[in-house]
Amino acid sequence: MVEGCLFCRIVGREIPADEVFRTEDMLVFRDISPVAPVHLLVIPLVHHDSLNQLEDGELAGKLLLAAAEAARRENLLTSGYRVVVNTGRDAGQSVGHFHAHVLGGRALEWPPG
Ligand code: DGP
Repeated sequence: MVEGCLFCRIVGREIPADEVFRTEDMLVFRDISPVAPVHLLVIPLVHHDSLNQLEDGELAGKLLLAAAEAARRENLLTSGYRVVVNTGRDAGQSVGHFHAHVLGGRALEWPPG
């Protein structure tokens, strides 16, 4: 746990979140400011600042599979969904704890802004 990290505090249940599921490695919860009918965040329980610090390939794979599992639970497999990992300033990363957005429930535009 990193002092002052919002998502570490959500992992520790110091800050409430609408949890979808939790495993021994990660947590999936609903984004507080959804930009699509389904907007989930997949985070590792152990703090990593961003994708740049995520060196554990097994964990990275588990996070991606958790995104797919989250989409399955939200009935998005047929309609489709997007997994987004904003990394760094130009990508608009606003929380310094790795998170993958899972977006779906409407037709998503491409390219992103
Ligand atoms: P990003 O901009 O890629 O770093 O996305 C961070 C996301 O985190 C953003 O979509 C809003 C979400 N978020 C920020 N604070 C909270 C919070 O306290 N609870 C929840 N559930 N989501 C949060």
